[in-house]
Parts: sequence; structure tokens; C-alpha cells
Amino acid sequence: MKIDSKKIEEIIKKSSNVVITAHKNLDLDALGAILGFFYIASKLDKESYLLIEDDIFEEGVKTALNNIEKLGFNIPINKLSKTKIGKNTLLVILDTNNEDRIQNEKSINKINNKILIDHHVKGGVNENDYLYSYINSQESSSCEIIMDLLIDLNVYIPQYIASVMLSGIMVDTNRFYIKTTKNTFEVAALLKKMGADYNDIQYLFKQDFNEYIKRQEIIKSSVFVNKNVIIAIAEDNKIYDNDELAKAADTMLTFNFVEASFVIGKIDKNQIGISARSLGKIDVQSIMKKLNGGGHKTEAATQIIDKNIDEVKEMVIKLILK
Ligand SMILES: [Mn+2]
Repeated sequence: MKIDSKKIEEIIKKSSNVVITAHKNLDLDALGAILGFFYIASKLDKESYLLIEDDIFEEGVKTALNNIEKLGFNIPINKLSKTKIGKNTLLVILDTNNEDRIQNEKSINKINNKILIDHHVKGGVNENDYLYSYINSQESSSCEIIMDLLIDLNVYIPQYIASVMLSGIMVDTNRFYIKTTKNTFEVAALLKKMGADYNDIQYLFKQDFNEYIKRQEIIKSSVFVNKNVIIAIAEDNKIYDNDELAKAADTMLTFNFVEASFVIGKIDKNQIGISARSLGKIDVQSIMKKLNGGGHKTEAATQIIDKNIDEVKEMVIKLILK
């Protein structure tokens, strides 16, 4: 099932203004998606804002936001306290279906009319709270979904925004390596046609040296559990985000003999995250499911509260060897 652009158009038309947001710690996919959606709301003549509360941004997002300001696109970015909210304001949440992770959780209660669009595995969100929700983990990225909307609704985006959206797809597909479908290439081609520029994207992909090293440290800790399964344990005294664990797991899949990879790390003071990846022969979802997680055969994850890393490691290894 594809996204229902007519329904979205209808909802936007009925609203007074549109507040567009995404998860905390914006990444390029989330940023590209909210920017793309901004142009949809604008085309329908609705005043809209990007709701961003983050004060610190990852390198690529920082670069994109600076350039967008420099290029004079005039895209209003507000915190919730500065955002005009009325009875018919529409809140659009992109690139997450975890309400605890959105830029400002208060916006959920402050704004009645909501749309949710995401490509992550469904968490516990109550879709009845939304006028429309589209959560499809078969989609590569939020930017790809928003591109489908732009195409259906005939919305034009400036060249630099096309670069940001293409970079979002590239990040989430690991440069067209995972979750990439025919449609992914088609929207990517269209973004190129709209002027997406690989030199701009090279600057968006600059990464923080220390973050890079942090990821390599995780990978360095890898050990084989059996012939085909590799597991890495991130340092106990550092907090990681799920994405960092996932990226390490992706990289570990590229090593000789590896059919499945697991990365375990602290994602909060008393919460451990596990990210699992597979080339398809081993079903990592079934393993994560036993730890109350979810996902697909090739890509799954879970979070575990109130256990330490060693306990979690033992649990995972036991399940792998079963
Ligand atoms: Mn994403």
C-alpha cells in the first residue's frame, strides 16, 4: 500500500496552518522529509513551520540548515513556544512513530489534528489518534515517501532541497545498498533531475571524526559467536543512539563469513539497545522478537530496560546458539 496523497492533500486543505516535525536529533532523512513536506503545505497555500527544538545538530544537518538560511529560502523554523497553534492547526510528524522521540512531546497534546508518516518498524503508537497515518517499514526512507507525495501532488522543490532529500535517501539506504527498490531509484533519479548535486551531498556527508572513531570502536569489539554470526558490544560507559548501533551492524554484515550481526550498547542510563542485521539466511526478527523487539528478517532491533550489558549479551548469545 502506498501513501494516500489525496487524503493528505484534503487534510492540509482543511487546516489553518501546518506544523511539521520529526524525531529528536534530526538526521538528513528527517530533515529532507520535513523540508519536502514544507513545500507541499506551501503549494497548498498554508502557512507552515518546521518545529525543531534541537540545539545541537549533526554535521550534515548543520551544514544543510546553514545553507538553507544562506540561500534565503525563508523556511520558518520555530520552537513550540513560538509556534502559532489554533483549533485547526495540523501537526505532521515524520520519520518516527515513537511519540517519546519527537522534537517536542508536548506538541502531541497541544495540537489535535495530526498526521504521522514513517518508515520505521511500528512501535506502540495509537494510530487512532491521527487523522491519517502511514507507517510502512518496507519504505527505504521518509524522503522516499515524501517524494512520492511531491510527485503525486505536483510540487516543485528548489535544487538545494533536492540535494538534501537525496542525501536523506542515501543515508537511510546506506548509499542504495539496503532497502533499495525500483521506486527508490526512480525518486532518486527525479531528485537528480530537479538538480540534486553530488558536490553538495559530499559536504552533507561530512562526519564528525570522533563519532566515526566511536563507531569503529564498536566494530573493533566484534567477536564471532559461531561461524556466521558476529556480535559487538559497545563500551559500557558511553551512551549511543540506535542509529549508531545500526550503522555498526550494517558494516559488520560486510565482513567475510558474516550472515548476521548483532550490536549491543547502552542507549540510555538504564536501557540497552540491540540492533540486528542479516543477509537473509538467518531470521534476526525471530531472535529480537524473543526479547520483545520487532523488525524484519533482515533488520530488527529491541530495547531492554534494567539489565546490564553483560546480562543482555548472555541472553542474545543463548538465543543465537539455540
Ligand atoms: Mn529515516
